[in-house]
Amino acid sequence: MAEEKKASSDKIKKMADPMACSIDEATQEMIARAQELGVETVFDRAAAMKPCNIGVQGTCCKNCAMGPCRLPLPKSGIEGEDTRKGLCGATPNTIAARNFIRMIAGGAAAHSDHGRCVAEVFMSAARKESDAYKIKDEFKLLSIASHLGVETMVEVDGEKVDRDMNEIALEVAEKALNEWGKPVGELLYMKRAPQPLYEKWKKSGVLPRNIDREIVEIMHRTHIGVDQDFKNLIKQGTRAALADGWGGSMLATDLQDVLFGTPYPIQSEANLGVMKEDHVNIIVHGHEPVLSEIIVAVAQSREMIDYAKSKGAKGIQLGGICCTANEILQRHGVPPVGTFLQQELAIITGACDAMVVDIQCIFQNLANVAKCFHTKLITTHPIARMEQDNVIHIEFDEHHAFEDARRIVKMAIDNFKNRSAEVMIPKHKGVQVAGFGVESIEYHLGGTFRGSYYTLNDNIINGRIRGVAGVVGCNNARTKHNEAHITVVKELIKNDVIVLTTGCNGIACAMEGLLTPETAQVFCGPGLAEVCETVGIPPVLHLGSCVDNSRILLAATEVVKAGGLGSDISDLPAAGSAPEWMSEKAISIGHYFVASGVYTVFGVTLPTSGAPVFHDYICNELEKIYGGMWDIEPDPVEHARKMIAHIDKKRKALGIDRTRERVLMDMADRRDMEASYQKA
Ligand code: XCC
Ligand code: SF4
Repeated sequence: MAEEKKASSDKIKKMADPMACSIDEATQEMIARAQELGVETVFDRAAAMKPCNIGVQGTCCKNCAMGPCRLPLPKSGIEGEDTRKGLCGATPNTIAARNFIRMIAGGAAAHSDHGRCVAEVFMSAARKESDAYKIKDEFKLLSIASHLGVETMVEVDGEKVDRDMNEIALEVAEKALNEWGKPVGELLYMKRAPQPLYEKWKKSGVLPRNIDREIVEIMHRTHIGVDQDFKNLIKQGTRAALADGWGGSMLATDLQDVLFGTPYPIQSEANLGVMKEDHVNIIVHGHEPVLSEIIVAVAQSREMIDYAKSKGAKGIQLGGICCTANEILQRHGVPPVGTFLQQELAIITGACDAMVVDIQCIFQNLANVAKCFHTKLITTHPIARMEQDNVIHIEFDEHHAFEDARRIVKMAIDNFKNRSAEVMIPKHKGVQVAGFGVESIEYHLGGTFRGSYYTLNDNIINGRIRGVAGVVGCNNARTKHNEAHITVVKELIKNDVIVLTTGCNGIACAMEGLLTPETAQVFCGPGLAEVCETVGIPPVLHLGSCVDNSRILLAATEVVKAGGLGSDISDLPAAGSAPEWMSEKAISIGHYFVASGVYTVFGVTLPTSGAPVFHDYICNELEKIYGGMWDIEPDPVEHARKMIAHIDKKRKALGIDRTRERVLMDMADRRDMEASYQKA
């Protein structure tokens, strides 16, 4: 008996194999380092604990206390009628659909509540209540004003003149905030979509009314005994997901651009190797750029740099993790130190003097790891605190933003001297160009027709670019860190598919050096390589954080508008992917892509496998309604091939499959010519 107990506790201590956990050397080295120091990480926990086999299938219901009712697929499969039921009679399809749309509610709430915070800060800026935030990008303000029904011109003495910028900002702030809870109407941004798509949504009755309402309604409908039709449930999921993509997320992106500047291409680096042993290292982690923007400003001030020097450091090195990283990367070139799965490792370097977190994707275990080192772990958001007693909470408020940021940066500097001798920073880092967006794609790919998407479309039509893929999303400790991200992206660009990336996929690509123009010659097919070389862009364009997936929606809309590739997003030779997803936000993003007409493939697993009818509905039937549909493919090469097959299907439907064949023949011809030339 005692022996048995010992055996099982040994089993709990099962440790990860660093080489099997990640394709990234810095990550492998740091996992090994953690084990050497006896510090447990997510990789060890993933080795020790298996995921629940029923939850994974999406068929565990705990929506009332008669359950949890667990309805796994029988091992032998289902023959004849599926008689599985919960106590209330809920079928596996109902349960999986309810769980699925609750994930959408979680994801849409996260993105949109982030957006709301930004809108509130924007309101204080418009009211001039804060010295820290000002309207930085007036051009962007004017461009979004029209979509929110805000006049940018006024009549004075019978003449149209420019309206006062402050007045415009105030009304934009009011109209934007209204989108979360207005009592009547529909979300104003929905009309930014191509007209046929808007009509599809209208016809199917999925136009969101306001952002909060769609999320609340999911919670209502999934309560015991309400909506018991998986088709009707997913319809509400669609409405909430659209309220995220074309609402909360898009507003977050737009208002952040107005406040902090629209990103333009900027050079930087990525991976743990950007940390510097002789500098004060401050890492910001989470999603909202509202605080981190000010931390960047303060950390770069003469006052703070001098203060750091007075404490024996050579300077201050800022770094980011997750999407806060992407936000300050795209606007200031601050390098990400890693993706979601590297957050504990950044502290384990022993050189992280402060880790400042805001909201989303933050491991609670950071506090346990920080305990083993000198790192100050600082929470800053009233809705995101930690229970461990070594965590410092400095609640951030836009009305005294500089004060808060100064306190945080000073605390990090003062902590520099407390490092123990055990600093180990891996050397590896990648160089990158990030900061692309709807505006800069237009500029770079505008060619001779600068200021339009015409040249991009032309290159798609003539087949140099086979298609466009959005590859986004998280890491997941159930798969090898970054392996699927990088394999999928490489397979796509090898086949002349240009990739738009956001989130942790963007950071992964940066770490692997895929975000430089030079990579085009190494990894791309001949057509895409030629385009990248001509215009000097990387084959993988980093568009920012996860709320910036809205930039992908708008870029796709611009492509439709430029003409020649059909009349709707669903006509485009395009596909979406999240190879290593894990968050509820990813499900919301995936679903708004699907509902916007995009074929979207997820890696790892989908929580629908235990409900085959529902699974089939979202993977096949939805295409008939929106033109887009879900798919699941854990094998990364097959994953990319499915996307390419869809792209080719769309090219064929557009009648542009032949032009592509000609382009390939041209390249083959050229090679033949070269070969015969060399022989001669
Ligand atoms: Fe989080 Fe946005 Fe996912 Fe990365 S990609 S793990 S959600 S940080 Ni958004
Ligand atoms: Fe079970 Fe129905 Fe309650 Fe869910 S709602 S736990 S299926 S009884």
